[in-house]
Amino acid sequence: MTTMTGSDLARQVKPEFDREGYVLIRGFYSPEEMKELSAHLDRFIRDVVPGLPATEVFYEDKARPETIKQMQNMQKYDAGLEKLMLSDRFLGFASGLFGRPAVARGVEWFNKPAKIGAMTPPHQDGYYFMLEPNEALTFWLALEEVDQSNGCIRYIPGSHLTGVRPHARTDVLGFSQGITDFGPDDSANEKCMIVSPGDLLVHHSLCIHRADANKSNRSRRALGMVFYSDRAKADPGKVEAYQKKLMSDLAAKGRI
Ligand SMILES: O=C(O)CCC(=O)C(=O)O
Repeated sequence: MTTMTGSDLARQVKPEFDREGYVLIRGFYSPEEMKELSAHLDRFIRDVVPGLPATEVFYEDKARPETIKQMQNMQKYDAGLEKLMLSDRFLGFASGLFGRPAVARGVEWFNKPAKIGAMTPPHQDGYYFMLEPNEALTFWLALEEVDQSNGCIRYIPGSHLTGVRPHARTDVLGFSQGITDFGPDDSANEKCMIVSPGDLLVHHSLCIHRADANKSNRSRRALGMVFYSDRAKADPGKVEAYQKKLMSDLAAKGRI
C-alpha cells in the first residue's frame, strides 16, 4: 500500500488531469489489496444484491443473475464501501484534483459480462449529472485485465475543455444517453486504456469516453466512484424527474 496521501498523489497528477481530462494511475491498489477488495465485492454480490431494488442493479439478461452489468449507490448498503469512498485515498484524492472540497456521491460497479457485455455509448458523465458548474469526476478501478477485446475505456484527450456535446436517448441499459454527433475525428483521437487489476482511471465529468461491446470470453469488471466538487450544484427536481421517467420506461420495457 502506498504511503502517499490523497493530496500528495493529486499534486503529482493534477497537471495531466487538468490538461487531458483523465489520468491513469498504474498499481493504485496492490495485488493484496485487490484480493481483499474482490472478496468484499463477491460477498456483496452474494449477500446484498438479491435484496436490492431493481433500480440499483442491472443485468444484461435479467433471468441470469450471473450477468450483472451495473450497480449503483452500493455505499448505501455496505458500510465498508461507504468508508472506502470517504477515505483520504479517494475523497482526499478527489479534493486534491478539484483543488477544493469534494463531495462523495456514490459507489458503482461496471461489468461487461463475457460475450454479451453491451457497448458503452460515447458520453460525458456531466450530461447525466446536470451540474452547474460541471465539476465532477469518476474513479474507475480495474478489477480485471482490460484491453481492446473486452471493452477498454476509450477517452478523447482534452474533450473536457470544449463544453457539453448533444446527447440523446440510447437503448443501452445503464447508459441512457449518448453523444449524437460523435464522428470520425473523435474516433481518430481516442485513446484506449489497457489496464490491469489495481490500475485506476480518473476522468473529469466532461471528458468524452466510450467502450466497445465485450465479445471475448472474459468479463470486464471495475469499481466506480463519483465525486462532485462542493460548488457543483444539481437541479434536484430535474435529475429526479429524469431518473423517475427513465426507471419507469425501463420497467415498462421489462429491462429492470
Ligand atoms: O465501464 C464502462 O464501460 C463505462 C464507465 C463510465 O462510463 C464511467 O465510469 O463514467
